[in-house]
Amino acid sequence: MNFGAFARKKLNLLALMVMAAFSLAAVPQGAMAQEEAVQAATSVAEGDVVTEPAAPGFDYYGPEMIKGQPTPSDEDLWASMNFQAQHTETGEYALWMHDAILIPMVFIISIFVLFLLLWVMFRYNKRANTVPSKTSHNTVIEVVWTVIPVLILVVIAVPSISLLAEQYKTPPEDAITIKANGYQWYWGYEYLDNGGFEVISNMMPESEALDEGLPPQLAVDNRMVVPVGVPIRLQTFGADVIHSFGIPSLWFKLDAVPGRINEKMLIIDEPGIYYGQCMELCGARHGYMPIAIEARPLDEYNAWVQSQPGGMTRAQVEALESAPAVEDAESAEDAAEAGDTEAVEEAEVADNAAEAA
Ligand SMILES: [Cu+2]
Repeated sequence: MNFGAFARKKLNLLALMVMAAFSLAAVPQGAMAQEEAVQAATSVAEGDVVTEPAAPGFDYYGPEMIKGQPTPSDEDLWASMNFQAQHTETGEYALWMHDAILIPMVFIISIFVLFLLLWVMFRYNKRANTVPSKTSHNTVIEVVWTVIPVLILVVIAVPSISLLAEQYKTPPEDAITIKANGYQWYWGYEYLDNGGFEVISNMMPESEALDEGLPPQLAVDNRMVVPVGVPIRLQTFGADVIHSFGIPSLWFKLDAVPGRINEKMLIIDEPGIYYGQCMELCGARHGYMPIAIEARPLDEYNAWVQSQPGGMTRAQVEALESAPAVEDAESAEDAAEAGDTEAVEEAEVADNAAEAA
């Protein structure tokens, strides 16, 4: 060990000792500060004038408002095998395409192929057809079995491509931005346009959910409250691994990937509770990070936002943003003025020098 390294080691030790001494001295002060804070809090609570309630009550929806959840098979077998009822325009359109175009086509084609198979098996077997035909090709049939499938694909492509475009529509500039962060293993909802607060959402214990009449393993302690009927810029982000944010009754599933933001426009038709789950295998408790969206009319959404710590309505955020902007403009003017006088002075100095020369 050379002398430099030895000296550094000594210095590090000294620094550690000094830090330890400071932290020891700081402990009683910290305790005192906490005591003062508690005293201040109680004195405010005891006072007559309370500007803001500590925890303003917000009336969350009860189980009667559940609009999107899976149906148990013993309750309704058909519904349990089918898509959930849709509550967005895109979802309704997609479900119509599935029910009115895809399923009838699949059904008709399957029946037709089954009929052809049975016909060949019974009409042209060895016993019924002792002398087989030696036809090797038939131009008319070949054209027909090429053109008809092409036409079928074209018929499907029209609604399919417009649905794709609908699902990728970008939100308008004034859409309300809400970001869903996937964590191992819960969700956090960030309200970026309403003051930037984050709501942490965990699965509700089964007994608690049953007591409240909510579906166990889907019910959560804090729902993602969103406005109804207005465009939402829904963003997803993975804080640790890849999760996926999906709500079947709102017809979307959006991956939450670390290091990138995924985004989609969401417009919910009517107020209600919509359940979903993490839809990407993300680790041990992947099956226990449900999603619950509570869609409320815009005024109720704004009231909820204000009940959150640091929560502000759009109007309040805009008012706050425009206030310091005026101050900035004034200081900029001042700076410009200061700059001008300096320039004038410099010009005078230069003039004087020229005269002297
Ligand atoms: Cu997950």
